[in-house]
Amino acid sequence: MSQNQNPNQETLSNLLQENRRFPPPADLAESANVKADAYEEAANDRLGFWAKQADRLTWSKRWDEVLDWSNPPFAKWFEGGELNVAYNCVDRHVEAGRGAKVAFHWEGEPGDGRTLTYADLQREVNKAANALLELGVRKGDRVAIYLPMIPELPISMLACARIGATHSVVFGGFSADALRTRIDDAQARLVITADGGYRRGKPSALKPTVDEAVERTPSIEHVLVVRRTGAEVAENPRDVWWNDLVERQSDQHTAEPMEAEHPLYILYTSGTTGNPKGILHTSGGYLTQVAYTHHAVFDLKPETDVYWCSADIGWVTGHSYIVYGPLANGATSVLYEGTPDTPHKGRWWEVIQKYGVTIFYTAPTAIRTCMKWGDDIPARFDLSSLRVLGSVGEPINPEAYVWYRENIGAGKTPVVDTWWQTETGAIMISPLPGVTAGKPGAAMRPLPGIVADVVDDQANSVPNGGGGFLVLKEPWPSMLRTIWGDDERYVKTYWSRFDGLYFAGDGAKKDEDGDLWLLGRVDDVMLVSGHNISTTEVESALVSHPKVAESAVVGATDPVTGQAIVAFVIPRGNAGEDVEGEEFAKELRDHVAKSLGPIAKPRQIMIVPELPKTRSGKIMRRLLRDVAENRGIGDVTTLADSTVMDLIAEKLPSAK
Ligand code: 6R9
Repeated sequence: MSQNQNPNQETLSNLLQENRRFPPPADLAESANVKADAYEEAANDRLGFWAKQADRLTWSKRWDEVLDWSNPPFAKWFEGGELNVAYNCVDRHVEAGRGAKVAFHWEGEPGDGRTLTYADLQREVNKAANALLELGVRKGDRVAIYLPMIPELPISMLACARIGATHSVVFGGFSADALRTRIDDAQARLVITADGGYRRGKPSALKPTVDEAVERTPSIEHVLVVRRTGAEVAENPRDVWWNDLVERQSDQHTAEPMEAEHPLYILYTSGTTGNPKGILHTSGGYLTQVAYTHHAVFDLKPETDVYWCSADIGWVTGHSYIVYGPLANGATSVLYEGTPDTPHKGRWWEVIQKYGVTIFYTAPTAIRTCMKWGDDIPARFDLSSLRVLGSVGEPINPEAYVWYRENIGAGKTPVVDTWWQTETGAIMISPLPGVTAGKPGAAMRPLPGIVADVVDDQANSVPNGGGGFLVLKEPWPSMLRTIWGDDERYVKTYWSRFDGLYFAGDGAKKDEDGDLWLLGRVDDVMLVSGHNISTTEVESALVSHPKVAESAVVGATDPVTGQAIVAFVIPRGNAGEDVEGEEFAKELRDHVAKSLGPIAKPRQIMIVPELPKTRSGKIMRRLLRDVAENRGIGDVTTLADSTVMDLIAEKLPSAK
């Protein structure tokens, strides 16, 4: 949608009023890893601050220069420095006498499990690294990884990092076609997969998808297959069983130092248009920022905390906050294979109770789903170990934030709403749990060392109370270095909208205190009678109605107002029978008008059983716009569940 290119349009509206504040608990504030002075320290000497954070890592060779920004927007961080990422995540903890500490409590969906200490992880990673070498994989080669959430996934990533191969993890649910284009784009030599994984109580096959994909990927020499479900698989000459090859390797391997800018991984992000973009992350700066932010934002105390991020590793959140950040910090984490409702809707809370999880990080979509299932489910479990809760992936609606804090966090844990992107590599804007008086729905402030702002069409900083485009004004250590194989697209996509600024593609507003509220992708902003209205605000208003569990809002072409607001609503489980009729729709329309003003009143409300989402839980508004504008439904290949659009079509005759 191009309405945002028009310099005469108003910037995003600032409709939402939210006055609740949640200051940190006194004991957390007292003992917090990072206190308020960090902001000032970083503001006074940003590069000095990041150099200090880089010292959390073990470098084989110290860097000559913290940042080389002589050829923007191509950054080099810690130029001249050398380190091995896998050594930093594993070996150094063993060498420091912490080999017996648990790295992962892995919980398989069927109820099986495995505990991996740092010493176990070291042996496993070494064996896998030796196996990759035996298969001919060398420094600089690309390896595709298409695995379920089993220990072999982080082990494979670390084995690549150890020998300097660049991994490209592809979501275990993507189609053969999606896998093939990603393998081709990166020219991967090897793909690591499994016979299958468990999802919703059933084995779900992976190997056949790989077989189909690699029929047409000439760069692939071998397929390394982990046995997970025991399902029968077709065997091809290029297949190698993990259980044969890796198991017979030596568990000794010496990690070699890599240059700070050595490519660590490529992760594909679909974007709204065009081919998926291969976002490239490198070693030293990336590991520095994921380690620092994991320490600062979650207040991780490695000796006592049990940390759990429920994301899939196939999403950047899993890369940075299941694998690299927590391991660099020597954390003990939970790694869970399955879905939150298998075998019952309390499974997550049962896992938290079982392992005494103290820090939990999940997505708003999951929180809203749990709200829909009802408060009584988490209430059956002992969640008193929790002390910090995190949210990522979308703006968190104030109602979901408060529900999360009250029902999961016993009304006392801070909730950190963390804004970042695949491209930023690590958290950029977030409260600090021991410092910030949180506002429900606000990501608050850029972290120490990060310079962000909200600007208007002309790149002028908007005053407090204003809205506009979120930009990053200075390079940061974990920034993407380019789009794999396409420097031009990198410059065009992120650095061309505003001269010298990184344009994130998100709308945001600054409240009267200067705190930041994220308003969703600017492509999703609606233009109603000349007003730019954010989908997020209208969705939050709908979710604040006691009978609404989830909602998605889109702008549909309207002859009178330009665009009109169309809302899709999932009622709460206990909302009763009367949620179908026109009366309920009117009640919701009035509720929005009352919360945000008459301009934000939806033209139409559609009651639906599900919403179309990507695998990281983001609503695919593009598909809902197709429904709202009575068009055929577009490309659904990145949907988490491709049957959702059929469910919606059954309900709404227009959605065919
Ligand atoms: C980490 C991740 C990035 C986009 C981003 C924004 C949205 C993520 C958010 C948030 C509001 C938050 N987003 N976190 N919006 N508040 N706390 O999600 O990466 O999958 O690349 O998505 O997600 O729109 O631009 P990625």
